[in-house]
Amino acid sequence: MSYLKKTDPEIYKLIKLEEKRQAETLMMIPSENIASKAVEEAIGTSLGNKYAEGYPRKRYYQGQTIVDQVEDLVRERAKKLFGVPAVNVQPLSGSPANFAVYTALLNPGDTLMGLSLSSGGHLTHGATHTASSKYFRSIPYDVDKNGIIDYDLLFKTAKKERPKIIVAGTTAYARLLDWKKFALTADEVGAYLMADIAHVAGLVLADVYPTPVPFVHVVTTTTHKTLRGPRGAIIMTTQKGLKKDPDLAKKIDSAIIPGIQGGPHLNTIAGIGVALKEASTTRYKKYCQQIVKNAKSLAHELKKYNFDLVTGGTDCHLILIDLRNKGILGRITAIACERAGIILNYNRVPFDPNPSLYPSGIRLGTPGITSRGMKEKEMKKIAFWINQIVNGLIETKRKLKLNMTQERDRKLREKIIRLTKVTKFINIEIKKLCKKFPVKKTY
Ligand code: DSN
Repeated sequence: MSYLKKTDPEIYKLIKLEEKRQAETLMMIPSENIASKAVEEAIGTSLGNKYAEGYPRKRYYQGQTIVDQVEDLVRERAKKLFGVPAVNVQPLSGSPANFAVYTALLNPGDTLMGLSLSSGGHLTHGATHTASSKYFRSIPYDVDKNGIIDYDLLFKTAKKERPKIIVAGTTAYARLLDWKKFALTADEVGAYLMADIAHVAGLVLADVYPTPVPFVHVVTTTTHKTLRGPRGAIIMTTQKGLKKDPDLAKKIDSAIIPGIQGGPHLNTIAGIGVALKEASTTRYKKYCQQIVKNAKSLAHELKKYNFDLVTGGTDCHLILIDLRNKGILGRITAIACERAGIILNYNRVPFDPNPSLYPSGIRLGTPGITSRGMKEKEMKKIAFWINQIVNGLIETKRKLKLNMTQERDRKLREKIIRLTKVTKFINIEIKKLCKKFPVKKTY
């Protein structure tokens, strides 16, 4: 980055500081990951200078001979790896990808069914205040009292509401989705079935999470989570999708451009291609197997400390902890964990009595730390530290005689965190651990 350093020392310095922050902390937000150096290099190239509205051989500008080859190559890689007949690699990220599918298949006011936000669905799956509920009639489905998707209720609700599309996808759900049950419902009511596999796409490619491809009509995914590529997304049309509607892939292409986007980011598309190539290796498969092993091991250790895991554990890369039995909120826990060097996020849990800004849970995952080579031994340490942090917070709160509502007050919250000294000592340990597992950016 010698040019950047000379031209713009301010930006250069901030990038270096962020690199240092990532190197010295544990990346445990389940939707984050560390892309390889090869992916980074592809993103930072002159492919980003090219305008290429349209699709290969059907563009609106000249000078496309090379970028057409890039887009074709990446599409072919995605088709082969996921086993689908048609792919669009142009969505700028997951939210526009989902919105493009909706605009391709629905008219304003048509009914969409997605997992509710409070049950672990994504904002774009029909949540209030989003375009997915503003322009479409959103009827959510939910999890049952054990935190598992209530497939019977989904079936009954779909029969009654006759959705035009059912979205099968999650953002804070630790168990496998039963694609077959989703398909039974969608086929019964004649709805399109869209799988949003943003969180688990890498795991699907590595065969550690079942593929939705035979059961659904459309698949969307981001490319930067378990897949370890650049920030972007792809939309896939399956054989089943083409059987239901031979024009499906064409409709999706038109929904992207001219529907909701302009020129594609060819540099990102090239980065997606690199990530897909990396994801086709045995090494990557082993990496994904280790992500799941680590998450299961972490879940097992956390349970020993009486942490209440939503659904009782995990089948994938993420864990959702309900902290109500500990008498502490998710937000204060996430901030204290950050002080110690564990970066995770506060999250609502199913049937959460607390509001989104002060929810009862935290969400954490293992893709980022597995990318650094950490294994079960390190998961044991991390669970131990999380327990120490939570116990420290509880103890400080007890000494200050503060209740849950007072914990929401910014000043009091900061006081609790400041007086919980254990985070300082754990931070020293975490920095040592991070040195042992440097960010190498190999895949
Ligand atoms: N915001 C992402 C997540 O954290 O799961 C999904 O888009």
